[in-house]
Amino acid sequence: MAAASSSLVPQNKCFIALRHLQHRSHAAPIIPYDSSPTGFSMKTDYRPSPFAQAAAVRHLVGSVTRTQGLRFSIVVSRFNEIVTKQLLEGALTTFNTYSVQEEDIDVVWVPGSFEIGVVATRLGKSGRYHAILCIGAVIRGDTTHYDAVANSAASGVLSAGLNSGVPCIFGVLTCDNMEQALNRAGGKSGNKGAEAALIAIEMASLFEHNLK
Ligand code: INI
Repeated sequence: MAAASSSLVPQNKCFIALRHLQHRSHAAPIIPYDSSPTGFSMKTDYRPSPFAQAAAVRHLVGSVTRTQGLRFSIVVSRFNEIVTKQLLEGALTTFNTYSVQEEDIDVVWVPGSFEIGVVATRLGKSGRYHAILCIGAVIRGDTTHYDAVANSAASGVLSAGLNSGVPCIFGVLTCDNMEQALNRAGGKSGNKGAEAALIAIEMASLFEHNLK
């Protein structure tokens, strides 16, 4: 069985590369899809190479359309609430667009991004959710507090996923200033909360439908 990997690249394009082919002389086949909240479209012109078609391997990828019964919690920080409320709104819109039921979503508020990790760990270990979406906004100030909070938030969310075994998605903005943050929270750079929600759906589906 080959592992599939995904990475976020500019212009909201995600690519799922078939890692087992990457060592070969020709380029690994890449499945592009649009991770923007407005649409998820597998490119219709994608054709696996003859090798990939013939190989007796299974490719396991989460589906964003099989959302029935999937349960999510969203941990959201009140710090920089003007930003995090927008990220939350984007996330809820994505869940709605992909037919996640409102009663399958719990929103848990915490004081700041520093507190997200411990709460995500508790929620993950509760066994009630298929994925936890973590939302916050850390904005650089004059002190080194920014680095401490930003790094703690990232490692807290990572640890929560690893320790609970439930996908914990990092939807915490780390920005130089408020303008940059607002641009990424529904402004001209899109809504990172909406994008993170789509990743939460894909990961929840991957675990529930492919990795049990
Ligand atoms: N929390 C944030 O979510 N964003 C920030 O920008 C921020 N800054 O800059 O201080 C912040 N601080 C609070 C922190 O998350 C904790 O709530 C606090 O340190 C208590 O543990």
